[in-house]
Amino acid sequence: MHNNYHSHLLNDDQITSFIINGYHIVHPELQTGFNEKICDSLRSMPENPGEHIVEALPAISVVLEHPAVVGALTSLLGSKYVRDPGGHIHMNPPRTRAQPWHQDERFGRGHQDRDIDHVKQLMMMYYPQDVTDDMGPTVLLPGSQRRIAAPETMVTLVNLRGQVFSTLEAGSVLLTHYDIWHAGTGNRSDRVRYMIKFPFSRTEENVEPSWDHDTENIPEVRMRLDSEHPSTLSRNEYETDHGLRVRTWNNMAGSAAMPLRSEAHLGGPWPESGGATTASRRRRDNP
Ligand SMILES: O=C(O)CCC(=O)C(=O)O
Repeated sequence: MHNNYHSHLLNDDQITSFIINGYHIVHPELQTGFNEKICDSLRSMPENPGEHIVEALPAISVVLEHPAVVGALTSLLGSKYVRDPGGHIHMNPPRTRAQPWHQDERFGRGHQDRDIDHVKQLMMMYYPQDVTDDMGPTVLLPGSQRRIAAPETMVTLVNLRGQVFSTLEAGSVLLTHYDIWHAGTGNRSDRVRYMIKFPFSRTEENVEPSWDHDTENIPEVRMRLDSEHPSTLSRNEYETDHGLRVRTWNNMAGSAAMPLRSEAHLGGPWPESGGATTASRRRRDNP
């Protein structure tokens, strides 16, 4: 399966969206009945196998090795990416309460030690059944991966402007920047929601983009990195976020790096009334 992932590499626009938002969704084409079989296997497991998911559920390799998944992981983490030890089957049964917002801990690293200007580690979340909004989807805060937050502060937060929910169809694979703020939400339905999570890492720096890059797209990439704000959090300290986004691109893009400073967001016309820039207003008109 690995050999045809090239046609599934992400493009510049998708990489830019990942840098801005901190997540990307893959819809791998899986055989009819595949997701149902995974759900049946999960239901019949006597206990959670912990990190030994692949041994307990060998069919999951079809997802891990699917060209669309390999193409996205290669694009985001480079061609020598690895699956890390760990991973977990998350069973969210009916009538659970929401988790607090959090950033996941990392093997042997403190919560301060995060990749605010790079994509070095990802979390993959595969949902084997449709997830409706009452079934306890995962909630994410786009753009939050560049913000280090103290766990004791995050537990006091509830609804955040710009949050998005993983209400996805069966078989969807959500790839998140490892440091994105997220939480499992309460399951108000009478159905169990399963999600299988695997961590992945970059093992080497890119000399050139590991995705389907075209230099001609750089101005459009730059315009988006300079102007899009997926959540109030990413707008806060705008100049900092802007610099970190460009540094993230540069850290991923190797030879396709761009100058750190752009004159475009420093000068130009005064903002129009209402405070919206041309770019952000265009985004709202064309969601
Ligand atoms: O179950 C979910 O949707 C998210 C679980 C999670 O984020 C966690 O346990 O760290």
